[in-house]
Amino acid sequence: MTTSTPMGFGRMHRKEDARFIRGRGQYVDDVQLPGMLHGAILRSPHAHARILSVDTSAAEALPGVKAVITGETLAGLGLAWMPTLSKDVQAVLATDKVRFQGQEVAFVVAEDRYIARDALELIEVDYEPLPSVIDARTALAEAAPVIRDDLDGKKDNHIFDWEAGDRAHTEAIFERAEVRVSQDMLYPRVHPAPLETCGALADFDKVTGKLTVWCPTQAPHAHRTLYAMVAGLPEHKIRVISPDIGGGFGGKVGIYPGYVCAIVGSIVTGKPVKWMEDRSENLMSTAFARDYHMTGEIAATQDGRVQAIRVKVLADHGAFNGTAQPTKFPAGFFHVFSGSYDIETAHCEVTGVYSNKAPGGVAYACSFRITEAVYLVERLMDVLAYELGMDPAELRMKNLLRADQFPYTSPTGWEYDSGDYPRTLALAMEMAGYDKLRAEQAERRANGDRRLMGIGLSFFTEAVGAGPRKHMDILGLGMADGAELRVHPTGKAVLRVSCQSQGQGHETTFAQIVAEELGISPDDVDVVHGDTDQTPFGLGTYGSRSTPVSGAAAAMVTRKVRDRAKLVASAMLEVAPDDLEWTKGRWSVKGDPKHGATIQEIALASHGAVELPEGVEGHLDATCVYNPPNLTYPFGAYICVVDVDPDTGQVDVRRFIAVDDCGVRINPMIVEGQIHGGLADGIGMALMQLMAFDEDGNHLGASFMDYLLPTAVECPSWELGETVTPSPHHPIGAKGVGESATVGSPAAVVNAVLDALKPYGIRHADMPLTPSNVWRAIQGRPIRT
Ligand code: PCD
Repeated sequence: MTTSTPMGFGRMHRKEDARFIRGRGQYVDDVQLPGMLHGAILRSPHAHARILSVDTSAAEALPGVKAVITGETLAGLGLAWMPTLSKDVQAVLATDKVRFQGQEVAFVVAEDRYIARDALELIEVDYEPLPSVIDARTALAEAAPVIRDDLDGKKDNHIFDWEAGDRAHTEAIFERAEVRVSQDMLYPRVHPAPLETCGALADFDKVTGKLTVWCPTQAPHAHRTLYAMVAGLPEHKIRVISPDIGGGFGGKVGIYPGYVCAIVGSIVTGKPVKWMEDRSENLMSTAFARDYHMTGEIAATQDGRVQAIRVKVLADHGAFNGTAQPTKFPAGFFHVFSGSYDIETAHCEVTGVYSNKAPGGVAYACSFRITEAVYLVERLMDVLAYELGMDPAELRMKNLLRADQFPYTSPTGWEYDSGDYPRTLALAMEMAGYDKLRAEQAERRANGDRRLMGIGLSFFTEAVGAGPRKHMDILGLGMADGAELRVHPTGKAVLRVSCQSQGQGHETTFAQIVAEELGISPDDVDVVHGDTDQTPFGLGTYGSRSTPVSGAAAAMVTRKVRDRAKLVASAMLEVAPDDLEWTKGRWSVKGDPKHGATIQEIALASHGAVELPEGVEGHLDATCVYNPPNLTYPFGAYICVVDVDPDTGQVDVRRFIAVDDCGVRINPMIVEGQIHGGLADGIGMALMQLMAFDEDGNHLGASFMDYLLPTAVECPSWELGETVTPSPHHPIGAKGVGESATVGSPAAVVNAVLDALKPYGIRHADMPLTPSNVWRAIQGRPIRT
């Protein structure tokens, strides 16, 4: 492995690791300001209850307490409710009712964290408990309690109905199909669970009127604009700083009540106020993901040609509809559920409902509900293979889109930019030694081996890089990203971007993009991000959009600088610009390569060493705004091999082969790291993760003792492969990759476990496939031979 610094794309150690491995990163909780106070939140013990009274007097009397803020206080400021990213409203601090366990009720500001927490215990809230809705399938029942009676005239828990595809055509195909298979499945409620929890440090300067907020947000510019719109603060007087972030995974896109409370706390006390949530608060109250009850159906011919897919989804959105996705897409990009296959028609219906659970519905490591879509179609393909008695790899091969079908328009209207799917699946099968694995499995079954071997496949297509401005916005903010590049007189450069790394290594890969386009070393490029006062506007990092959108902006702005450099070089070399040609790092005279100037020489000249022609601005800098023409569509083929112990239900992931195609790879080492992380995520969701509640709405997974994260012990040594199909519309041919593995891997693991259980006649079981769930599925079922 080469780790020396390349001149552009290639393996290179992450620049940011120099500070991370020395413990010199700066996270929100590391920021200390003089006179800083500390906040803590009182949370609801009930899933649903009316608030009869809140008495804060004892808390206020505790020495060291500076302020106690309640829903009433906020109501007085018009801030008790805030808009969500899905055009609903969410309580900042509850006034009328609490609607999920862990909901924010009051905020204490005190001299230190301990006093703030102690004061919470002195606040007396009188609650009248109400019946709650915990299972989404009961949310629309006549007798269900109405959760959102704060909304004018609201008499039920219905949020939206949404559909996509061609219903009539799909019905017609289903009616005459030779084979129809239907399967209910749940994509359970899970949580992004980043290592760093959420928090904010707010500092309102009464003299200048400037508000500075340090907060681990994935979208600093969008937060600034929303604070301006909601609180009426002038936007140029707000600075959002997103310092180092310990993982985001979609959970740090939205604005949480604690952020608003920290801001109000600082305005009220005139001091900086820091609020950091603990692990339980993070798991109980910040955005969850998935929670989709799906009934999928697939229509095919007897010989395994898939003709149509349809699905009905009941989406549990929790107490407030705070799901984060582009405005026109209430179910995110779920309608890519026809997946990677050449299917004539498809139709889906999604109904969103309220429940007494935390709000959110974030795209946890997936571009807006694509994980649910991929899981659905990949599970359905296996269910179909099971019914037809066909090999799941053969069934997939038979139906995958062919290279000559790209650009391909899906039955629900998405234009996949590029792909060569059969090649990618063939490579994964070759790496896995697929035929040998099947032979081993057959032999072990024939020998009555106690340990059950399973082989699972999945093939995914993602749609990342939101998004073309004509189709996508969040609360009216279009999804184009700005970039600024400045080359200093000595040829060193500073790139400013709007996206914000949470661990993905942008300081390295974005420097590599500039380096590739300008022919200088990535070490000579600094990347500035995560500070709204220092960077151009853009919508942030999620949905694997940084490389597709901000990365494209970085390439385009560098090309602008290169064009300026050409004009300067033409003045230096006294030749017409058209007579110059570019080789990495240098403009030289066509046919006379020795006669030229390096980018460093040009940089110095552009700052004064040469007389520039009329109309040529000096200095080497440029800005640009990139509005992507389309999303990018990364894809991949995954194969998972498991052994299941039928006596304990324990699943051992023996091998995992992942072939990813994300177009051109900027830094293959970072890409592999991204894939490793996503695969581990997938094992977590498939085998161990569930946000569980009891029937009263008590949260049963509010610590890492109950909500399990996969560790090296559960993960095999990943076997990675790649194919490269560049994106035709992206300036450097790159597609996003950050979420690919999380999207593609759960289905491969689940398919592998169910393949192992096939001798018992088990066709489907819901995630998480914990030992007890697997064991239970087997009970009472004799092995069929
Ligand atoms: N790359 C390269 N090449 C290619 C692609 C890519 O190199 N072709 C690289 C880049 O540059 C970066 C990375 O890789 O660095 C990634 O990328 P992308 O795909 O573009 O993505 P972004 O945007 O940057 O990011 C985002 C993602 C997401 S979305 C998520 S979830 C996750 C991932 O990312 N998160 C995280 N990963 C990660 N990692 C870490 N470490 N941490 C974190 O937190 Mo969402 O929507 O939010 O749910």
